[in-house]
Amino acid sequence: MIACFIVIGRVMRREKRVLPLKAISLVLIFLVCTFSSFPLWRLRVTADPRTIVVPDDYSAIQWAVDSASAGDTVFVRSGTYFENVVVNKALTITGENSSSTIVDAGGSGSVFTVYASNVRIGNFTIQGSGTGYPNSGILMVNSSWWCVFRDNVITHNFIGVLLISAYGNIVERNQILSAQYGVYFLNSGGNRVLNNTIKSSYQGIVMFSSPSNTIAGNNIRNNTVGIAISACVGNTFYYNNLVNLYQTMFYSDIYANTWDNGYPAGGNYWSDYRGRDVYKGQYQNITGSDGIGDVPYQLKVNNTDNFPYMNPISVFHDVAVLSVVPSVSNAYQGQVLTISVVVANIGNYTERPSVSAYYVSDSTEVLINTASVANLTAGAQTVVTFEWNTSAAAMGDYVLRAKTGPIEGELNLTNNILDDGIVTIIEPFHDVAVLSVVPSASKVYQGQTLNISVVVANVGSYPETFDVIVYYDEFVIEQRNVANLAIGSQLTLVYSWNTSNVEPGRVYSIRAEASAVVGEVNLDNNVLVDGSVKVRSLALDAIRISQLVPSDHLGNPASSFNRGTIGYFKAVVNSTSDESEIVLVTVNVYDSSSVSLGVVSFKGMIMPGTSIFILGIPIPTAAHSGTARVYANTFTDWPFKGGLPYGPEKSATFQILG
Ligand SMILES: [Ca+2]
Ligand SMILES: [Ca+2]
Ligand SMILES: [Ca+2]
Repeated sequence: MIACFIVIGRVMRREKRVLPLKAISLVLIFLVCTFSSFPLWRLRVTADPRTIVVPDDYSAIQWAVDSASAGDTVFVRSGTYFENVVVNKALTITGENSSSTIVDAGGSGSVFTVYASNVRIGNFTIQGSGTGYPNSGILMVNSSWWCVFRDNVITHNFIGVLLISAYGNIVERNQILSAQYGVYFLNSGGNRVLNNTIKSSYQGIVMFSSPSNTIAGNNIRNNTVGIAISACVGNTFYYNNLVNLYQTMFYSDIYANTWDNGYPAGGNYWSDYRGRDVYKGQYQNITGSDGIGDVPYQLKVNNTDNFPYMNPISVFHDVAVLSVVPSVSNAYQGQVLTISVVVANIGNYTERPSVSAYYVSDSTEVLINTASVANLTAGAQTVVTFEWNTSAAAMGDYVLRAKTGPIEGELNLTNNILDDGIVTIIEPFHDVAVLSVVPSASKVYQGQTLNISVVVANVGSYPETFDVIVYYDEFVIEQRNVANLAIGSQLTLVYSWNTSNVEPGRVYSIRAEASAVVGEVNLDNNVLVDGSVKVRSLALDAIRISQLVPSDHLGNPASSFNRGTIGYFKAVVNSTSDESEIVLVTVNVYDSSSVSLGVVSFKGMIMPGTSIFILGIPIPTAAHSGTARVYANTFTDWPFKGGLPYGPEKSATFQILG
């Protein structure tokens, strides 16, 4: 078989590699600039916040709002203010008392219209909007984000609170009364309506094209329609009490919303639910009542309260331990373990529960540590980690226990404690092991040197010093000492195997052995046979240069090259090996004064038979003219990497002209 390769010297290839690197650098620099400029932009907003008092500083709320800057507070004393207040910057607007600080739109327009993010309005009676859409107690428009409306009495408006394209806002602890529509969502997502009373309206909550809102802990009572929904998906409703003429109204029925918070947290109270409560559990199939109806409350296709409450819900504090997981299940006495406790807030208030971890044996509970969780929001969970130093624990099995709460007002305490995860404490012990033995090649010629990587580990509970011997069959390659290997750590040892004196024509298995340390019982893992190496005799002349001639780039013989051109050399390699071999072909060129003009090479797989290489080297303009010489040879690899020549060197002469 004849194969042909053309290789031009390295000089020609270098340019191409640089370009992709430059391109990558440019992209990185661009990204860094983009991110670093972001915080700078946000920092510019702040100024010293002020508090403006109405009517002391301004007699009208609107005038106070107009004179305020973002971040300021407007405090409004008790009184009745007939105004339509427009808020277009991030302000906190607070009434002195929600029943005596009254803002009245006088039957025209909206009471508060919010065009900005981070606005807070609280402690007001908000009343008297105009009739007809969109006149509201609080009207949010134009992508308002992160506003909070809390502790207001919002009454006698056409719409209580109207959210249009508003996101991430909170409507909490308000009395929303006597409206055509209590809380009205249009194209608004990710908002939370929590713990409000919404009653005596035509429709309590109305949602159009609004996804991912959370409606929890509200009393929705005495409305003609409790909740009306059209084309809304992914909203969550739980812990609401619904007592209405029509509980829900769906203008479309293909969209899925969630109507409970799982078990045992439960769903909502529906005054028209007619199920019984004689079973309990996730599947409501265990005898015993649990306050949750035994059959789901079906609202519509894709809309089911799986865990309806039997009685009105008034308390929504509930934290729970979900899991207790140790970092290891077998530990020696004195080992330090990490214990991960997952705590969840399945209530509807932000809580700050404490969490404690214990180990328990024979009903004796020993505290490991106590931690507290800051601001665990409704529906959130977090992982609390504890470190357990087992020095004081006797040998044996322990159950891990975690407790959280109880928090104020919490009724469901059964989920506040969880026994989960078992740890066995065992006596400290000695154990070293060989984890892997990897030779750098599976096939070498006699005389080649290869590396053998051995990974050893200390899997016991004391620091250890020991020897590691590597063998090929029954012969020792090398013995090395490992001193003070730390508990639980690994070490990679690299052995060098010179095969000059190894009998060729055989396959040797490679084995590593760690010497037993004092007191070690488990010796099975001290020995590892992993990998084999075939040592072959290097048949001289098996792969040799049979012909070397100066040529043109097509391989036609040439006797001379001009300075400043490329000289080509045709090397014919003949392989009589019976298999393909990795071969390095080198060509060195010297001018008439024995100055090196360079080396060009090819390294790759060569098939049995004849292969032709045409290798080019630039003839520098500074080369000496006259009779020059070229040398070529074949190697197993570069000599500096332990390579050996396959055959004798070949040479030829040519003329350098000019
Ligand atoms: Ca039940
Ligand atoms: Ca609980
Ligand atoms: Ca061992």
